[in-house]
Amino acid sequence: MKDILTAPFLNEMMQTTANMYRLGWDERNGGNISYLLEETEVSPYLDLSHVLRTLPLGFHAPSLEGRLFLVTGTGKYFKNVEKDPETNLGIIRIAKDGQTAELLWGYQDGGKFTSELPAHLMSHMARLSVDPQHRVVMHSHPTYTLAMNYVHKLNEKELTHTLWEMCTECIVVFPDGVGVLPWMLCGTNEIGEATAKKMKEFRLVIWGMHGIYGAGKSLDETFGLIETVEKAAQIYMLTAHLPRMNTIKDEQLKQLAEFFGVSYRKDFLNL
Ligand code: 2HA
Ligand code: ZN
Repeated sequence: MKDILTAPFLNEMMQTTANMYRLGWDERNGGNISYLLEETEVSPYLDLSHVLRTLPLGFHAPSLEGRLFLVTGTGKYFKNVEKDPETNLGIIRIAKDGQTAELLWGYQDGGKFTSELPAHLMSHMARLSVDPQHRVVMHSHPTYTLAMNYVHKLNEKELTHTLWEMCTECIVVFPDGVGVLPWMLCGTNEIGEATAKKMKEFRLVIWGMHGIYGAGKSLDETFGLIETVEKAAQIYMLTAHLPRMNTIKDEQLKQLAEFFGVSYRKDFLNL
C-alpha cells in the first residue's frame, strides 16, 4: 500500500481547505467539503475491505450505494486540516443499505462527518443526475457574499444579475446563475432537500444569511465558482454605497455569453 498522505486527492483537499481558511471564508468550524472518489484512485492507498466503524447517515441515499467520499469532519476547523488530515477528514463509503456510512480512514479521534452531510449527499445525487462528471460539493461562508445577503434582495434573478454586472467574466463562469434559499435551519434534512432541488438547476446556491454551496467536477472548479461569486460580491460591497457611474449593460452580458458560447439564463437579463 502506498502512503495515503501522498495521495493527490488528499493533498488537493488539504491545500483547498488551507486556502479557504486563509481567505477568511471558513472561520472556526465553518464550511465543509465532500469529494466523490473513484475506487481506482483510492485502492492503491487503502484496503477497501477494512471498515473501521459504521456511522448512520440519518437519511436514505440509495443511488450512492458503494460510492466513496472524502469528507470534512463535524466540528473540525479548516485551519487544522493541513497539519492533521487524519483527524479532520474521513473517507466513507455508502453501505449497501443506502443509510449507513462505512468509515475507511480518518476521523481518528472518534469523530464523524460534517453535520451538513445530508445537504452534501443529496446535492451529489442531484448533480450526478444532470452531470455524470460531477464530483465535488463545497460549502463556505465567504465574507462579501455573506455581507451582500444583508443589503441586496435575495432572489435568484436580481442577485445573479447584480453579480454578473460586477465583473465581465461572471456570466461566462456561472452562466447558469446563482440559486437562492431563504434563511433555513442548517444541519437538517429539510435544508438538504431544498439545496438538492436547487442543485438540479444551479451549481451555486446561496443559503440566505449563512453562506454558499458550490458543486463541480473538481475541487479547483468548485472553488473557482465560489471565488468568482465572492469577487463580484466584493466589488458590489465596495461600490454599493457610491453613486453608480457605469455598468455592464444587459446587451453586453448577452454578447459575452454568445461570444464564449455558454448557455445562460436568458430570463435573468432584462432584454
Ligand atoms: O460545518 O458551516 O453550515 C459548519 C457549517 C454549518
Ligand atoms: Zn455553514
